[in-house]
Amino acid sequence: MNLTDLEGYDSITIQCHDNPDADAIASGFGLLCYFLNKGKKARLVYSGRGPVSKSNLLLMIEKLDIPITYIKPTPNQPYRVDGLLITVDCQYGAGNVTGITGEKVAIIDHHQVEIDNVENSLILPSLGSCSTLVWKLLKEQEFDFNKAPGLGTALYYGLFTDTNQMSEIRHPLDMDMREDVVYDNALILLFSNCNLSLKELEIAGVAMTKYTFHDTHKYAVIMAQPCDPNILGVISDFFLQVDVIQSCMVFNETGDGYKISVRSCVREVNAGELAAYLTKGIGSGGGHYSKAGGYVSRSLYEKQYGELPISDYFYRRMEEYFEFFRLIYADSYEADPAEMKVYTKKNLPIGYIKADELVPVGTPITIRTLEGDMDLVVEDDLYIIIGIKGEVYPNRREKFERSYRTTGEAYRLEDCAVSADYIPTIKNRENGQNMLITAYAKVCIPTGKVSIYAKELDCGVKVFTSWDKEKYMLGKPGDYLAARLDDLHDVYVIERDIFFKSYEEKV
Ligand SMILES: [Mn+2]
Repeated sequence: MNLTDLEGYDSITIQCHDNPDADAIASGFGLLCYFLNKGKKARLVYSGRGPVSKSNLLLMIEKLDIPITYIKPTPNQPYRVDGLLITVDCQYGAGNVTGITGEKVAIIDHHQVEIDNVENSLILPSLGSCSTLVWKLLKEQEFDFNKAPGLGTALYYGLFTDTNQMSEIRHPLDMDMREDVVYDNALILLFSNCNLSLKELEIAGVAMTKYTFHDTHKYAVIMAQPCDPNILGVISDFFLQVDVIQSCMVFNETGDGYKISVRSCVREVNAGELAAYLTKGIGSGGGHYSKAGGYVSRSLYEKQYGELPISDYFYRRMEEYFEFFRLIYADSYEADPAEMKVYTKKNLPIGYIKADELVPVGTPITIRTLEGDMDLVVEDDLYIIIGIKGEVYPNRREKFERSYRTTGEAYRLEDCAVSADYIPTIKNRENGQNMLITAYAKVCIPTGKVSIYAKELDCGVKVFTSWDKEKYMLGKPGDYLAARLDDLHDVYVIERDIFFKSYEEKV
């Protein structure tokens, strides 16, 4: 779905979730600007306990001139709108948005999918904010942000507050927006400095005295009373400074679910992955190795866990996480060929770019992928390879020519990679120009025959490979543990679907 699909109506109502936060207001504002610019009769509304009262949101609405209206439908006085109703940062029919009736409904959201019977839906749970999604939709339509003063600042602030001041950012698209959007930093500072009330300060203080600490695995779990989600980040950052605490998670209740914040300072725990683990199937979570956050939907939680108190769920799930994974350190581990089979890698087409055909030698570039950013300086023998997972890595000409033959065909991510969630981009750091890798890459095919030992995993593992001792590779049951034929210490994980796509048993 894109925004042109929604232009068939003259009257458009955009509705934030009840008791909206900055992200809901900003993303609603983005859609409002777009449709007003198209000459539509558009308005932005929200419902809930009462009109917005938080200082930072009042300032945001005032300083950025956001025309947003509070409505209070009741059973006796239901609310009907003409034309199209779009729920933003929430899903029409879900518990956190008051029901109003429109001729046609659309959903634009970044939470876990709860409502799947609305045809015009665009829900991308991997994004850190709904503002990012709206920004992407506006960019696709080449919307002129100069026509909407204040919008850039609103969207930036939406992402800022939904990712704990950008520290829990998880998706490359979030980073793209953060870098692209023009915003007023003085206003962001002003809003941020009016974020907490004295009551919330007290909540943070109380939460810090009520924690559980797990002695064996050195983690803490903290439950806070309902408060601004950014408090959770303050609390988790604070806890991590305690000498015996290596990782921690803080959670609290919000209107329609639970917010979590996760921190880690040891290589054995990737906070982003732990956040995803804690919210799996009932919400969404992610972030970086040391800082992450997430959200659990109350209705999805209750469907799965019924009456179980959320604190019990989190305590149990944390224990599971620490018990579940076996740690493998490549240096001290030796694979046992007796329990493995030999597999040969299929020669599947992948992508490549000769870097100096894109930008001149000496240009600093950043390659952005789902896995993260990589900074390089272009040299005349630099090749950039796009692997079967859509992952990107550098190669030297000598090695490239030895290992691949080129076909001359243009590269298509859909044909050559299993994941197309985010098309990797190359940014020229000298002039800021962004290029989609798919627009320039060509196809190459590996020439050699590579064989490995591999076995299916029957338990979860975290493997510290011999080439990266800082971060682990995660393996789940069903994935494969692989080892080089000539070096049984060189072990690593291959995801199940990739394994079956790219290897065959040697006969
Ligand atoms: Mn949001």
